[in-house]
Amino acid sequence: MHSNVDTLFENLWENYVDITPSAYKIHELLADSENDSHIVNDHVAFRTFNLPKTSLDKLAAHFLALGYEEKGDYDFAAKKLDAKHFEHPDETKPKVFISELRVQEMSEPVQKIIHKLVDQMDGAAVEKEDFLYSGAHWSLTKDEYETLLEESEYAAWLAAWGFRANHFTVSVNFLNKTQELADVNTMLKDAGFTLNTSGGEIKGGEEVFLAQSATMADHGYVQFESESKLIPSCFYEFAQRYKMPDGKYYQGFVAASADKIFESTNSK
Ligand code: OOG
Ligand code: NI
Repeated sequence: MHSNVDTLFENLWENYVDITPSAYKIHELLADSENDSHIVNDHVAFRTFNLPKTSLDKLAAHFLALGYEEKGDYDFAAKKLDAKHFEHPDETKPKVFISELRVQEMSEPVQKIIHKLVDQMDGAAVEKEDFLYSGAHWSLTKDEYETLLEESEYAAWLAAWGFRANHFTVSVNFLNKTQELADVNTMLKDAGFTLNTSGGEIKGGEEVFLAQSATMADHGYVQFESESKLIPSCFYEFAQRYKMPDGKYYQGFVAASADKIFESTNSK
């Protein structure tokens, strides 16, 4: 387990930008370098399989040990995922969104592949300090990847990239250049970035107290057993939060929007 929230996020960031070069360029684009080049991170998201060695709760333990608290849970019926989000009492710390695939709801061939992968993993690995950015603990063939991809893009992504931050999220509320998500989207498109348009460029809005957008994932080479292949890696998300009737900013997630954000790692 990590002893410090900030160093954990620094390590997660290094591991993430390694396969997400767009994130650097987007920082340059959105940060106001004349004043403060710091970008506030709304949340980081993780993906996992709901098997005993890799369950959501095992990943969450890393954050609970650092003082995070469980706040909300979400169900994605079509994608066969459960998710929870976590918040730190210090509101300046990023929120955490962790989802897990309900492996038992996959087809027999897909379940077999996932079990084959997780069986290769040391059961104690999930408790190691660096687990959340440790990547894949198994070897995968290109055929297996493609079988997973046909049924669950999520399963294929996780099998290929393993444990790492799936995305970081710019808090639009704390930008200097603009605090409007629509303006951020325009800046991104003008600079040549491709946005996820599933469910519209902006998912949610003021009526659900959270508006979100995301780039389509960068691509990176993954080493399969006998060859390497360029596949979608990680994306960058942008979140604008609104005040609720009680005057406080909404801190949760919106399942209908999240359902579309998952698709930022689709190939098309
Ligand atoms: C998580 C997608 C959901 C959000 O902010 O609603 C999400 C993922 O793609 O793993 O991050
Ligand atoms: Ni997100």
